[in-house]
Amino acid sequence: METTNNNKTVVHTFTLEKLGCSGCANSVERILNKMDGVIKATATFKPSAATVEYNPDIVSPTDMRTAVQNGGYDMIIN
Ligand SMILES: [Cu+2]
Repeated sequence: METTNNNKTVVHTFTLEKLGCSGCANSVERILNKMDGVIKATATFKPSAATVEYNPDIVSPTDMRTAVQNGGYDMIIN
């Protein structure tokens, strides 16, 4: 098990793509919230966006994008 004493977190809002309804937003939220390093993620359909609080020492936006893409959606890193 990896431990860290670093409490540094970042909050960023990412644009989401390929969402068809609010259920898709819930799916993206679940995908992100189960990732190591993600403290809290909330996603909405309109606008299609995810606000994520995360520890950048553990997880990167690229990791999140890959996970979201594996779920059939897409996330823009901006
Ligand atoms: Cu949907």
